[in-house]
Amino acid sequence: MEKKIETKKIIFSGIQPSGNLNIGNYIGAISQWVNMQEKYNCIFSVVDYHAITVKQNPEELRRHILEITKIYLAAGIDPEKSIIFQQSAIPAHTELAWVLNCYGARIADLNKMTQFKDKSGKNQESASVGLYDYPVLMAADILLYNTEIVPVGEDQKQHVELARDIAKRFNNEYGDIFVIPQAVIRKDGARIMSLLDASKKMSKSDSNQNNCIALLDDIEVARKKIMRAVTDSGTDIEYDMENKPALSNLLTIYAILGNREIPRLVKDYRGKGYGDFKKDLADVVVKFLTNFQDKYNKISDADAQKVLEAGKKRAEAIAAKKLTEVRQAIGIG
Ligand code: ATP
Ligand code: LTN
Repeated sequence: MEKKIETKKIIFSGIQPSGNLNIGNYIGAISQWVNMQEKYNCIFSVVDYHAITVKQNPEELRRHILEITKIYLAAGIDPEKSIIFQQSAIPAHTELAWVLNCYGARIADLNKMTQFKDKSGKNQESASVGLYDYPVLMAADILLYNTEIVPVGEDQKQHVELARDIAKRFNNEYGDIFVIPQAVIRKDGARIMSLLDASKKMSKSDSNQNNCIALLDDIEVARKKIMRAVTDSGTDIEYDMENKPALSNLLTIYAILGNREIPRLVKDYRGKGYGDFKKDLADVVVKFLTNFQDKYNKISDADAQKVLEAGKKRAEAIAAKKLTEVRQAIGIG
């Protein structure tokens, strides 16, 4: 009997070096990636061309690119198993984005993107074209690698759906060139909210850094941020997203970083107040950060550079093949 060769599915995801990574990025994205490495062929990028859709300071950008790479490694992404690379090191990403701008993406699609509306605010007319076109570059990232699964936080679901639409439209016209990708979003922790305003996503580029716990925050600063986090009115520790969104967010963080179940936590805190709860949560966060930072501090910038260089070589070979197919299909290759 003919033996069927099982090939592993391909995973692609990335994070922008646009600030200090926080526990929202860790919970929503990176923690999922670590668990996927055994089962899938994983590719993780530091998406620097996405970061420049908002103005970056050159020195800080350079530092954040290495910092994110080290964070990937400290979190448990294994460069022997997974490919880790810098997006801008592979020109195929921007080249494919251009082709998709012409053959796939439509103004009507981009006008629906909520991230663009949020980030451009009231000043849409003066927003950069790059910020508007951001989802097309993201589609190129995904489609270059025959990606089947894209593990992201909730806020990126719409962008992955657009990548699917673009791929289908292109395939209809030019044949089966792209694999149709799918977003995978974790059930709890898909959207960690700001510590200061539970109606807003915890975000690394928020102007008030007290909104989040950065993975590299000073331990005592992180403890203070938790103690100052807003809570809802009332006194009981309950999980109720509608009426107690701030507390529910803190419970989610506690459960994930402390490896506990939310219903169990609620039971344990019956009869206790917000003060006790926050003190224990601060201990959980501090323990998590201490452990994480111990690993991070053992990785040098030179280690990170080497990982990026090796990752570039491996990713480049896959990307070049797909770009050649695309160029041939459209009549320029
Ligand atoms: P920025 O504020 O610069 O736009 P960000 O903090 O939103 O950045 P991204 O680089 O856009 O971070 O996101 C990286 C990954 O982290 C994505 O998969 C995104 O969905 C996920 N993510 C970001 N913020 C959160 C959050 N608050 N909760 C869960 N996942 C998140
Ligand atoms: N837009 C994503 C980052 C990103 C990405 C990707 C995620 C760029 N390219 C490809 C998954 C797959 C964000 O998190 N802001």
